[in-house]
Amino acid sequence: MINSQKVLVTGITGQDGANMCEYLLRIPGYKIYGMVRRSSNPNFKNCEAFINNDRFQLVYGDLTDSTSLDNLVREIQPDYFINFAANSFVGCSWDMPQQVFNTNALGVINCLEAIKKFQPECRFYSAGSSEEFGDVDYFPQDMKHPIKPRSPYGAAKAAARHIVKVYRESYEMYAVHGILFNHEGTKRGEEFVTRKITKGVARIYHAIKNKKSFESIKLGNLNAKRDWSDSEDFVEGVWLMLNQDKPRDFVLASGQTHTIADFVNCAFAHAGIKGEWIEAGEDVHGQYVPIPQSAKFIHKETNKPLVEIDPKFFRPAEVNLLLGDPTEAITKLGWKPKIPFDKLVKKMVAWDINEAEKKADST
Ligand code: F7E
Repeated sequence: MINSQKVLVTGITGQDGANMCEYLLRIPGYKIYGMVRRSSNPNFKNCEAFINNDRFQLVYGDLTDSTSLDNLVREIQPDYFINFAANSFVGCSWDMPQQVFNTNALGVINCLEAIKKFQPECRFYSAGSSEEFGDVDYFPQDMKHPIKPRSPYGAAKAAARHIVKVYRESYEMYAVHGILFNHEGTKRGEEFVTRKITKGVARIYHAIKNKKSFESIKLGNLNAKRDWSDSEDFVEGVWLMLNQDKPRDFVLASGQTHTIADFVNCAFAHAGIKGEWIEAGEDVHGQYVPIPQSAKFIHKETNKPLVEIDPKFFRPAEVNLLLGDPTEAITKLGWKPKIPFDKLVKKMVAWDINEAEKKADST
């Protein structure tokens, strides 16, 4: 093997950890150690493409168990430690704020301590989030934007960002905290709004095709705006961040923003299902009129609701507008996102329609 560097990746059963492993295994030479938390009912669906690869090894550990991280770093002696393990669902962070803080903030200290003690040359990536910007002051948001989180999740990620900086400056560690705006794909968890929509569209597509009745998709705030990209583009940006002369934090984003309602429109259009908003305001002279709670997205042919609002999906506090500025990542890292919004939605819808078809065939 010409290059036998070792990379420890956490969170490999999730979207980003799995995409990171796939990306790294396409580069010759690296040995990947993928960390998972032991569970009595493990789900390795996102790992199918690499779990049996000779250059991949599954290891057990937990961000909240510093002994497990110490042992892994001491034994593996990784050259890179990429931390994608987290409780990543903002919506549930109000229900379990301590667990979110323990994992997403204190867990990062455990990683940094393990590196400091047992392999200080190891380069560390901490998965930061646009949720740290929260109640935004301006757009597009860049690294200079103040930290103003609106959720326990955002507050925990902000704490992680500060501690990464502290370790970097105190111990001269190569430790970076990427500010990643929303990123999606076919490995996305079903509780996140994009996947919830594309899975719902696929379910409705098959119901219409088979002339069966269907339930509408129930969503919360349709007016929130998000800057969505493809997770597969982002893992490349993460790897570039880890391979600079000097450690530095960067924003990864598409530089475009869309409402949740836009995502709904785009997803149904890609499935060939014609829908329209009723009881929603008109977009007059380019002014966005927020969609009221009474609005419905109905099927034009049958007038049946495709999407309805259920207040149980509203959050105690919302981040209304996220729009990132990826200029520095593009100019300084040479990073280039390949998959724009429309292509991303199309890919997710096509995937979920196909998955639903396979499921129907097997029953
Ligand atoms: O919500 C609204 C919801 O849960 C997006 C994570 O990867 O990105 C993600 O966090 C928006 C919010 O993602 C539903 O209120 C409406 O405004 O898909 P989401 P998120 O909270 O933006 C950041 C960058 C991360 O770091 C996170 O780890 O959609 N929304 N209706 C809904 N959201 C959900 N989940 N479900 C709904 O029914």
